[in-house]
This record gives sequence, C-alpha cells and structure tokens, in this order.
Amino acid sequence: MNRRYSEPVITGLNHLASGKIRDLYAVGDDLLLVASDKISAFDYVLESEIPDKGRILTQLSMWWFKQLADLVPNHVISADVDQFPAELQPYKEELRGRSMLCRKLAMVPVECVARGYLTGSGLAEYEKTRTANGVQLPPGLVDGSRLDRPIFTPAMKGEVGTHDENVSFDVMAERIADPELAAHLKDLTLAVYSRAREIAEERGIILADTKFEFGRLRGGTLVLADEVLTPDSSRFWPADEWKPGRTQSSFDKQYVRDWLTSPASGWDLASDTPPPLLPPEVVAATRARYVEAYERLTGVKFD
Ligand code: PZK
Repeated sequence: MNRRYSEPVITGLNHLASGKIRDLYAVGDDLLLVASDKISAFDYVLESEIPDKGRILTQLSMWWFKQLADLVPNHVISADVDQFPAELQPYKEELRGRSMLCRKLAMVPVECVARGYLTGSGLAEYEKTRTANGVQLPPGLVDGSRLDRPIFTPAMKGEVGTHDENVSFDVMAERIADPELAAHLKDLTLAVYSRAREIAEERGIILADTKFEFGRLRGGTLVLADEVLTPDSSRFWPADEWKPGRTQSSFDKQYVRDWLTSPASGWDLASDTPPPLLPPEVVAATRARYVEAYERLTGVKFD
C-alpha cells in the first residue's frame, strides 16, 4: 500500500504522534490535537487539501461534545486559542479553530464502534453468518438497512498498516481483562450514538455508524476523547438519497470518489499509484459538503 502520512505541521511544538490527517502534541501535562485540511479516499491521503476542513471538523466535534455533555464527560479543556497556555501563543494563528487542548488520559485500547445502519464490515459479516461482531441480527437486511436497535461492534488494533480487527464483545472484554469496563464502554457508546443518530436524523443526515475513543482520568472516570461524530470518524449519508440495497452516497466524499474513479481522473484504483490532484471544482464542491454538514447539524453558519 502506498499511504502517505502527514508531516507534523507545527515545528517548535513537542510532537507526539500523527494520524493520517491529525497531529498530537504535548503541552505541559496536557495534549493538543490539531486537525489538518487533508482528506483521505480509497485509503490514500490525497495530495489536495480541502480548505477549512480541519476547522469545520474541529468545530463540529466541539458542538457534539456540548450536545453530549449530560451523557459523558469529554477530554476538552479549551478550543479557544486565546485561552491556550503561553507556550502556544506564538502558534495561535496556525492553531485557531482547528485545535483542541485536551486532558491527557490513559486511553482504552478499543475502538468503540456503534452501528445504526448496516454496511461495510458489518454487512460483510452479516452476509456470511447473519451476525455483526457476533451479534445476531434479523433476517432480510441489505446494504444500508436501518437497525432498529443500534449495535456495539468494537474493533482492536491489528498489525501495523492493517485495518482494525472487529471483535465480539466477549473477546474485547477478555482482551482488556475488565468485564465491568467492557460493559461500561458498550453502554456509553450506544447511549451517545443513539442520541447523535436521533439529532442527525432530524436534520436530514444519516449517521450510519461512528467510532469513539475513550480514556480514563486518574481515579478511573471514563472520558470521551479524540474528535467525535465527524465525517472522518463516522459515515454520514444524505437522508434524502437513502435507499437500502445499494452502496449509499457519502455526504462528504462522494464528489472525490466519483471523480477519482471516473475516466477524467486518468487514475486506476488498482494500479498502486497515488491518486492525482483534484480539480478545483471537486475541491470546492467537497468543501461545500463539509460546510453543509456542519450548518445542517448545528444550525449555525460556518465562518
Ligand atoms: C490519544 N490518540 C489518537 C489522535 C494522533 C493520534 N486525551 C488523550 N489522552 C491521551 N492520549 C490520547 C488522547 C486523545 N485524544 C489519542 N492517541 C493518543 C490520535 C490524533 C492524532 F496522532
């Protein structure tokens, strides 16, 4: 695979780790999570960036954290650069709107996934055994079917460079060797996802599934971490185009996928060569979709 990883963007800060499109820095005893404008498609991080994507996703996460605060505490200290510690002030224009200062947690090594619609790896398992992560499901479901009761489908780290491995609740509980924690993760994941699915549905966006990361404070309190309920951590589908029985349109990335797989791009997904630069109109249309998701969900104009 020919993945490209982002370089740590802010020289001068104590870089700790990078995901595909986000970077993590140490700031005193706390952490700074910085979202870039990078976008991934077909497992590649593209050369083209989507202007404002990091700010949009950070502001969306912050909005969700607020909607969910009565269900679960979160790791955010502040996303207001003017409130950041003195050592960050030299970087404040680079950080503004796209960074969150967070409490450092002892992370739970489980990707806590909730699914309220069946697709992807959940669908693949269902078609073989009528289960998802070992959970029995009703007969007759197809790609994109809504699940009346959302399911908890945890995943755990596999080998480097591979996708996470879906595991049953029991296997996850065994591996973390803490059945009470396992039960708490499941309950929190389903409670938070169910609240979010309902809010999104009212606003014409289907939140098909999502991935949460939790950590613990000293003392043991479970805290919701990372970014939450963004198009990068979740599948967003336009509700007005939802039609079970086929691959659903992606709310945010459909223009990118359509163009990359069209003859116009000159690119072959099977070729193992990195995807080409996106044309400006594809970048603009994609940016508009991120803005639209933000504005529909929050009811607030993005600026
Ligand atoms: C933490 N990640 C994943 C995200 C990356 C890596 N509050 C926290 N405390 C301790 N650790 C983490 C968090 C959070 N969130 C998250 N790895 C560690 C990650 C973004 C960029 F490089």
